[in-house]
Amino acid sequence: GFQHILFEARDGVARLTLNRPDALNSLTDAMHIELRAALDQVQADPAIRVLVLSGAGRGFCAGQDLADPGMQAVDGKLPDLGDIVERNYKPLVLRLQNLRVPTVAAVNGVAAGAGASLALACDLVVAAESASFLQAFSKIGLIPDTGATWALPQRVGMARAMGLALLADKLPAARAAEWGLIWACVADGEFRAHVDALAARLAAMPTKALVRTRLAMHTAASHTLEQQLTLEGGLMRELGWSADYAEGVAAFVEKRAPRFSGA
Ligand code: T3D
Repeated sequence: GFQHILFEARDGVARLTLNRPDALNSLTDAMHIELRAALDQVQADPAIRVLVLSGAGRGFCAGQDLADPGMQAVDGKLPDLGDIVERNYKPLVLRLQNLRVPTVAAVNGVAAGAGASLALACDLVVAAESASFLQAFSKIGLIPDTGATWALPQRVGMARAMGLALLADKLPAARAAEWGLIWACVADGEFRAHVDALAARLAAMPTKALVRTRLAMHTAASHTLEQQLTLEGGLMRELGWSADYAEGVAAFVEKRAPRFSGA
């Protein structure tokens, strides 16, 4: 079992909940170790078809635990934040980006610093109306990390990305959705049911196609059109041989609902 996160998998849906609510689920070394282990479990279990990432209590995640001794100079020895990125944040983002199932960030409350980046590393971000996104980094003399400098300009354009990152003002969920930073903002009272329905819907979809869609979307940023067309061809070839494609086409022709297996 885990101590700093909650993890359960049922009906094809894996739910991973950051569970240090008194510190707004800010991320410690111990949490990172558990996160990696939980994501490895998702990767290894073919029954899991979607991952929902969320936070316990009133926050989603307040980023790096700033109280961690490794974050400050100790006896004149300066901290190596690059080390923390390499050890914890880079592997976390890469695991999420390479996960064999689609990922949903269910942002129940404030997402600050690497907590905001973590949400943006998921395929779909759905936030409760009372939630907010905060690029807190400049307030303490850092840059947006955990992929935020990559994700922000892609999602909201350079002008808004710069404003958010330099000024570190809280962006309410509704405006985040308006700006295209996230997929949807949902009324607090409907949030839980909305996330459950979304997760169930994704869990019944052709998993491999969803994940290759993510891959192609992300690869596009560094590809020419021709490279991208070639990549699409390769992915289409691979999916054309998948069980879910056969089922999808058969169901269409037979005018019935498809039953996708994720294979
Ligand atoms: O080293 C590396 O390379 C690592 C990479 C770092 C990437 C980062 O994530 S850097 C950015 C780190 N995060 C922040 O700077 C955000 C810090 N938190 C805040 O600014 C505020 O807490 C929020 C705006 C997120 C929420 O404000 P509010 O007023 O709703 O709550 P609060 O009272 O500030 O926080 C509640 C408790 O959580 C409080 O503890 P207390 O006083 O009740 O005992 C607070 O200290 C604690 N907390 C919040 N964020 C963190 C935290 N404790 C440790 N680390 C935190 N990041």
